[in-house]
Amino acid sequence: MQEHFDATIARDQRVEPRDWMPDGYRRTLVRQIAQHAHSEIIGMQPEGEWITRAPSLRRKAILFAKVQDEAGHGLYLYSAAETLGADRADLTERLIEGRQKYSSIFNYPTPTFADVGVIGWFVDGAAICNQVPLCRSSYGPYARAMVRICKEESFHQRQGYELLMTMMRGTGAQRAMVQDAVDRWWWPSLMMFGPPDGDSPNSAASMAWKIKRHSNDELRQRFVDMTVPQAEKLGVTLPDPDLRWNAERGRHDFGTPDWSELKRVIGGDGPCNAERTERRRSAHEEGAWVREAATAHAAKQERRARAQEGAVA
Ligand code: BYC
Repeated sequence: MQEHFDATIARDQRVEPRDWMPDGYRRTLVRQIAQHAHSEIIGMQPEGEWITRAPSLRRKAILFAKVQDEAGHGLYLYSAAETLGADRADLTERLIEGRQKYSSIFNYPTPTFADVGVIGWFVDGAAICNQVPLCRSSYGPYARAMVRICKEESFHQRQGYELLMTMMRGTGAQRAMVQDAVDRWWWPSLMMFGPPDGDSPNSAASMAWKIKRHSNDELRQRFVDMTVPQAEKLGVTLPDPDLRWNAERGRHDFGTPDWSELKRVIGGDGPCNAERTERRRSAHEEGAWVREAATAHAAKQERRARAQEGAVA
């Protein structure tokens, strides 16, 4: 069994739900996929706060659709976790009780509408860098979910950039609002990729199993290289005095994020951690009647189908 699994990984083939897999592989996947699903669901909140306040009907419709897409991503991912034997209700409990993580980035506030644009540009941009390689992840259901998610993320990134382009063509106050949002989101976005490689306990096993295809630092570097020319085109400054092109490496050098901040935010002490978890808890509790009604409806449908089968027989 182990040999067959090892050969599947070595040949770059996919592991599927019914295949034998080592316990550690299953555990790592459930951990990563559940955290990813939680991030999508919690990630609806910072932008969702702007749905009622979007400045035009067009912006409202766009934002609605984007936040709805994020709910969809969460659902694909919870389904992928279920193929590994996880239970979605249990995963939700773990999130609400703070026993499972979600991305640090969603613990920062969104005080202006420019934050919506910068989330699209930076956060969805970082998500694309991180998630495109996950489309080749060794676990079939996760890799397939990522294909669709990435298509939508790339659309989300463009809508963020287009919103910022529009604001940059507007008034001085709008341009200042964009620059302020860029200043606040740049470093937290770099932290989305996780701790530096030397301090990333899960990377070695995840790379050997081909769940992760690139290290945290490599993906962070790709994000910086991709974003710098976009910032120039937009006309904003990225808040890093050490950021410069290194012709020898053919890549940008950049400063070191404040890793103690990442640890604090992951540990529950970010600007909005308590608020995000509490909102998720109340939404879950308020939705109890919907889950009960859906379960009762499904049971009724099943009874009817059985009765019909009986009548035919
Ligand atoms: N935030 O050994 P490491 C989105 C944890 S959704 C919080 O490097 P790994 C979007 C890590 O879990 C974005 N925790 O871990 C949604 C581990 O703790 P545990 C979410 C973090 O797994 C809505 C510990 O630190 N994307 O894009 O090898 C709107 C040590 O780290 C963070 C995904 O989830 C963090 N930033 O690598 C818009 C992508 N970083 O579990 C956009 C899938 C690290 O040992 N996930 N930790 O207790 C991954 O690619 C990997 O899990 C990570 C971390 C690169 C994030």
